[in-house]
Amino acid sequence: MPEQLVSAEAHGTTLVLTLDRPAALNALSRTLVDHLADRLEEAAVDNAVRAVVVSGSDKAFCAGADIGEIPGMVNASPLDAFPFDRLFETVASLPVPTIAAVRGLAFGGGCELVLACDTAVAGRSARFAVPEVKLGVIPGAGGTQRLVHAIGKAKAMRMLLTGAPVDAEWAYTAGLVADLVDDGQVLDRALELAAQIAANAPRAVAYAADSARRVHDLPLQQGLAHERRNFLLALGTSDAEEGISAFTDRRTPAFTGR
Ligand code: CO8
Repeated sequence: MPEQLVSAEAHGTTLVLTLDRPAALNALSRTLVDHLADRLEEAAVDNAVRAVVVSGSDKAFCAGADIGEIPGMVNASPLDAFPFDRLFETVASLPVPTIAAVRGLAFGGGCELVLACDTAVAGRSARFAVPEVKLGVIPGAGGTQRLVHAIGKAKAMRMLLTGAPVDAEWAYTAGLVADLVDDGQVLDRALELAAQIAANAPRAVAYAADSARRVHDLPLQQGLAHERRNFLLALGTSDAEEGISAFTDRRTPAFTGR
């Protein structure tokens, strides 16, 4: 059995995927990328999973692409599928919400992985960087696009063009992460958010995430039309009937996912 570089642990309805390549600060080797994509694809078809938390070690969430493997990408044409594509497309389109739980460094592809998740919790030790220009390359897993979307052009350009790391406080203030807590509370906070999500109607959560994820793909009018479509689909579910009845009856709703 080959060594697994990603461990998977269920916490109730939340699946915690932990990058486990400590000797290289969880750098994204081809093997680690495949393992993480495999675990995410399994989660995507597992009805018991209502949210996924992606985590690393206390020293490193992820140090980015495995630098030793980057030169091997040189012969690929711009249209070739990079090994990273399956991972990042799977994260960004997972049917359930994804939460990055970041302690230590999240550099390069590690920062891009945070950006591909739906939301993120950072510990006070977290540091974020897109240092690719220091290596003579640029982010290639969505970093230039998602970073601008996440924190705005001026702050994104500061990170992208200097390659300099930012600390957790800066990242929180900029909006790169949603929560900032002590390192020892990062996983608990991520699990708490996941539990809050899991208490809601599953299909409504999926429709809300799908609508919000489209914000940068679609012009406003099309985005609003997509939201309206998803609103009507959510309204047609048994869970919408249950949620509205439960509110009227002043009781906790019993959602079934239908
Ligand atoms: N790749 C491979 N190995 C790494 C990486 C990495 N990204 N980062 C760290 N390591 C290894 C080190 O080589 C070292 O190994 P060893 O002990 O065998 O020498 C071990 O991890 C520990 O690292 P350090 O001793 O350097 O630890 P420090 O705490 O002193 O420094 C740093 C930590 C500052 C993070 C430093 O390791 C560093 O600068 N690492 C590189 C970070 C970086 O540049 N990341 C961006 C990579 S490029 C990228 O992610 C592009 C993604 C887009 C791909 C798109 C494809 C389509």
